[in-house]
Amino acid sequence: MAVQCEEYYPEIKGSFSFEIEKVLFSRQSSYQRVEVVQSKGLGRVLLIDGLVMLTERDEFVYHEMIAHTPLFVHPDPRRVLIIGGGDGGTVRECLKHQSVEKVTLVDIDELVTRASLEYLPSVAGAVLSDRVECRFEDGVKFVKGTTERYDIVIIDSTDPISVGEGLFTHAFYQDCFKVLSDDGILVNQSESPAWQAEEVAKISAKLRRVFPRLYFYQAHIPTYPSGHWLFGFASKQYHPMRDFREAYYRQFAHPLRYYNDGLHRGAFALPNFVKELIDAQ
Ligand code: AG3
Repeated sequence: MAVQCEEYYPEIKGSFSFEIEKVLFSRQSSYQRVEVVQSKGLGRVLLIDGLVMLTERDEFVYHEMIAHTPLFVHPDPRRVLIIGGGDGGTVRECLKHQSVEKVTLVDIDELVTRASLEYLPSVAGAVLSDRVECRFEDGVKFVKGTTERYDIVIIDSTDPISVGEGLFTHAFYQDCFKVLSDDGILVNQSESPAWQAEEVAKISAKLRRVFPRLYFYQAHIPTYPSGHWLFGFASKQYHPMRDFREAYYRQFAHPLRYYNDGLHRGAFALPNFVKELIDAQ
């Protein structure tokens, strides 16, 4: 029988599995187990503690949506802070915007970036750009201590367990608010409304206590639990649809595979059960 890789979803007491050809990299860091496998149908897959972080087949959906949605709203994003995201996929998308002078990537685990550079260069290669500063330290401590200010903060975390947990707290969101400029935008990966409803409700309630404007938008990511994924868009000033930069979008030179202008607007239209989750206090 073919060798299978399996992610168990406790929420539904079931799992997602796929056939693999071989394990390319597998090491335990001080924080977590980092693995890259060659799958038969999804390209290479990055796993952390057995959870699918990205697959070559559909990583473009997540990375385009988490990066371009705020970057096409803020009128002049120059400084971007990414917390987590050591695989570099979010960095790659941010660098497609010429206004972005500097991306600061803060991931607690250097092993994620090393493994990605070696085995997922089309995802991670962008971290080598001279517009990128990589810092391998705790994002929670970084936002607490820094005096730098950012136009965009992107929280590209794992699930709210293990090292990811601190990136889902009220105190962390308060520090993120502090490091944002007066018209800054925070975007975070907000789990699956279908299968992690409680987490979604908690994220929303915590962000709402900190940010004057809070919206959520969704995307279809086939290899994440349920495939129905949510992102938070927490803003000091800008509205995700009213302030969408249509003219800039029309002259944007990079081809994108998921994100487009119609989808930007459509992604903020949410099913009723999701509205209920994010509005519940
Ligand atoms: N961030 C991971 C999203 C959570 C996936 N959860 C899961 N498979 N249970 C992805 C990092 C990509 N830059």
